Amino acid sequence: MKIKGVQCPNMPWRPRPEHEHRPVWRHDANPVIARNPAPGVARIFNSAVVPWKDHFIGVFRVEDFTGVPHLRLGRSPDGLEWTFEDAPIRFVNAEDEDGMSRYAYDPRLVAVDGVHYIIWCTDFHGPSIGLAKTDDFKTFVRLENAFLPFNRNGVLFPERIGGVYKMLSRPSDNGHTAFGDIFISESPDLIHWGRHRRVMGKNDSWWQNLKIGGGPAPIKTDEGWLTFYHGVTRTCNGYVYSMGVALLDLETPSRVRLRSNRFCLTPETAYEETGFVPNVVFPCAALADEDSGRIAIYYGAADSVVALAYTDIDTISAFLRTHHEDMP
Ligand code: BMA
Repeated sequence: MKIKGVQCPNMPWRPRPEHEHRPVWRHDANPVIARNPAPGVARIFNSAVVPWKDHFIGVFRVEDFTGVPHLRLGRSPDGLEWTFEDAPIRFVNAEDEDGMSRYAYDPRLVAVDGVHYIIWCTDFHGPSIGLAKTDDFKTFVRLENAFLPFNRNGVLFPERIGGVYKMLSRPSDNGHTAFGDIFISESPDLIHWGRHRRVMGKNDSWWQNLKIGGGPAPIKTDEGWLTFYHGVTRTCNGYVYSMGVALLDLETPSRVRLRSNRFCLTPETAYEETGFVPNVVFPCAALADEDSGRIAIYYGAADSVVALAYTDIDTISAFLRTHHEDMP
């Protein structure tokens, strides 16, 4: 399997440690964004990063001392050391009127045809999928909300497929949703969404037997869209969020070509097992590089910090080919 069409030679990277038997390995100085990372900020987690010019830019889920999440911009020379703007991203609508929502969380940040889109969980009489675009990371113009409430985990594909935009999402409820499958929708204009299809659901694997949801924007390969996602199980002490991986068909991404039958990352370290919400790894962004085959995954840990993990295309494709569900 080969990564297609994305270059990121300056991405953060650590080689696979000797004797590492797991398909995804953690950055050696995690978390990359610790608690209280800026004045007045309690937590940053579940956030999205892209390469931008000669550095990296990100849209971050920030919780201040009110506990209400908002989105904020951050910049980094190397993807590891981050500085954050002092104020929330100011969204406007097409008429330059206020486009802020009461809360905003779990952003994804995806470039399609040279325009950057932020997709996040917005307040639309309950959680649903907000969408905004920017050309310069200075002006952020809101588009129509993509879906009716309730919905979370909107993940736009990084290119149009068959001429149309495609977005994964996870219909939900207004609370700590105890169910959920990944669906895909398409749009000719990022306004009208339809032709909804179910991609995949929770299943009998115990780590993903409660609900699943999209993660980073899918990575294009010559064999399909490599898609990291989160899978959730319920224990006597609450939910546990792990990361799985699937390969979606290139032309028809509602078709699952391969899906791992085991997690490739699960809460194991102190910063994943302990925090505001214990036992959560929640991937929201991945950097990938065609030439080297490297992949860096940004994930929120325990709803408290941002951490990084790595894999490469040979390792993750071998894992997927060896440990997948029986595909129909
Ligand atoms: C989900 C979302 C995520 C969060 C997770 C675990 O429903 O709210 O932002 O990381 O729960 O608390």
